[in-house]
Amino acid sequence: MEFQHDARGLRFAIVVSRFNGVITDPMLASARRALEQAGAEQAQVFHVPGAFELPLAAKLLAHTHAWHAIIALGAVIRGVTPHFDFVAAEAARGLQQVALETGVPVAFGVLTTDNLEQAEARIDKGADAALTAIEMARFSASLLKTTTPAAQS
Ligand code: INI
Repeated sequence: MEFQHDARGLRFAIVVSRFNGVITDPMLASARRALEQAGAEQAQVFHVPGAFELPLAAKLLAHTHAWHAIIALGAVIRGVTPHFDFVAAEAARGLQQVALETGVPVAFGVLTTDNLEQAEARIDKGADAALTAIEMARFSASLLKTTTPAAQS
């Protein structure tokens, strides 16, 4: 069965990199539209310099416990940087680590492309990341509601 994206009552933090803003600005708009259409209670935006900074920002946000999920948006473009592989890999690794260590879902909305044209063709990954965040926030909330009868018996 397909998941119904109902974000009513859920709060989201969106952390977005300013680097390659020509890509990340429309990705942010795409993510915000998706959250709004799903009825999210709140979507607060936080900017960081580049994709490399996304994991720390996500970790600081996760530790506030103010958000049901975090959406990380960035664009790492090979043509622009000789250290593409480091920035892309550390963003991915760091964001996954934050999710696993804090238990707060973190959606990975970081494009890694060879050039600007490929990135422009993937702007809707912002909405995809938002929908992933909604689904994982619901998953997490449903588990918290039905916790551990085994532990109580
Ligand atoms: N940051 C990005 O988000 N995308 C890039 O393509 C990129 N390039 O090309 O270098 C990039 N670099 C900046 C990096 O994320 C950090 O902000 C910087 O290294 C300071 O820590």
